[in-house]
Order: sequence, then C-alpha cells, then structure tokens
Amino acid sequence: SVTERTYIMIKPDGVQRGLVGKIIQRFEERGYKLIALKLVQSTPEHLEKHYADLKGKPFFPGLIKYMASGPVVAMVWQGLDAVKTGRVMLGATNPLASPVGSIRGDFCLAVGRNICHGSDSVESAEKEIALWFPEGVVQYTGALESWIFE
Ligand code: DAT
Ligand code: MG
Repeated sequence: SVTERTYIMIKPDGVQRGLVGKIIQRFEERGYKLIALKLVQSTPEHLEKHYADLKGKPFFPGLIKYMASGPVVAMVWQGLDAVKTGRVMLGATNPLASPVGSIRGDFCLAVGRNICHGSDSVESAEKEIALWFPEGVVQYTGALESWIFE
C-alpha cells in the first residue's frame, strides 16, 4: 500500500565511503517519503537484537563487529510497496549477484561489506522501525503525493 514503511540503514562502510547522499537520493527520486532519519553509533547489544534471526551463523560475530565499527544512518521510507521495492533497489545480499543499477550492484563487491540494509518483510519492517526509532517517526503530507500515486 501507499503507506507501507520500510527500515533502510546505511552501514558503517557506506557512511565512511561517503555514499549517504547517493543512497538517500535514490529513494527520494523513486518517490518514497522520508519519515525518519538519524546518524547513530550502534552497540553490539542493539545490533544483536536487529540481527537476532542470524544468531548462530558462522559470520554473525564478524557481522556485529562490522556493524558496530562506526556510525550507521537509520532511516524509514514510506510509499507504495516500500519493503519489496526497497530490497530491489538495494540488490542481492551478495553484491556480486546484484544487478548493475542497484545500490549494491553499483557501489560494492563483498557480502561482508555490502553498505546497506533493508527490511525483508512488512512484519520485520515494523519490528526494525520500533527497535531503531522507539521515539517514533514523523508524520507529514508529501507535497508531491498526488503526482506520484493515483
Ligand atoms: P540481507 O542484508 O540481504 O537481508 P541477510 O539478512 O541474510 O541479508 O544477512 C544480513 C547481513 O549479514 C548481510 O547483509 C551481510 C551479512 N551476511 C549474510 N550472509 C553472509 C555470508 N554468507 N557471509 C558473510 N556475511 C554475510
Ligand atoms: Mg536481512
């Protein structure tokens, strides 16, 4: 639906490499509405909650260390089919399998340095938004909405 929300995060490598503006630009240009945004230095405890489903995977300790190694940009984007289309815009988990034109397909190479995160279902999006934005998101009317949605 038009009010679907997804949690998108620019990982520490995306921030360090100066890709924040480019990644935000893709979501803006596609027509999604930014309803929450902050730069955060996360902690291993918080990241273990975010990645709870992956606990036990061999790469889990390295993933937590990487994700806590610097600030991340936490964002919520809203709009038609935000979760699934957000994932398409990011590309595949492995950047080498990501099409050119996707964020990972254009900007990175290694699965352990894949620069961005996007929720994989509406249900995980709700959980992730609550975890990263306990203070809530911002509500406002997008001035261009009637030009982007029927
Ligand atoms: P995604 O980020 O595409 O949702 P995921 O939820 O399965 O992928 O995994 C979360 C992150 O963990 C992923 O972005 C990068 C890392 N990861 C996943 N599989 C990995 C692997 N086989 N080796 C190293 N890191 C991996
Ligand atoms: Mg995932």
